[in-house]
Amino acid sequence: MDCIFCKIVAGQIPSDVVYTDDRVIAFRDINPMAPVHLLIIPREHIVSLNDITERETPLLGHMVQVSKQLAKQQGVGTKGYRVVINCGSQGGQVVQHLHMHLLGGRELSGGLG
Ligand code: DGP
Repeated sequence: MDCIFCKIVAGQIPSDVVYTDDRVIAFRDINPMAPVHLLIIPREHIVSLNDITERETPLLGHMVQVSKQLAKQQGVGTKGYRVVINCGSQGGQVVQHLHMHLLGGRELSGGLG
């Protein structure tokens, strides 16, 4: 499969991995928008939020739990952080493998773009 994030999951493309378990991995974004900018992704290839059904809802919940845990581990849990999922072209999704951005470590604007 020609998916860059699947290749990261498979270890075929190097990345700065900060967390792994049997369902998800998390690594540093190649183009960080904040001092802490992680991507939390499912190991399974799911294109976008539009592909989340009841079956995948527990996985999404797990991604939220991992983001919270990583925010704490990265030292931004108390000061605050932002979790974002871009979906589709107008939603700003570039990589067609579901991912959650975790941003923190600076004052993030109140605007949502
Ligand atoms: P989005 O616009 O939501 O699809 O964000 C995709 C993010 O993925 C973007 O912030 C840059 C990041 N990214 C793209 N390719 C790579 C890569 O090969 N390695 C890493 N670490 N991040 C990548």
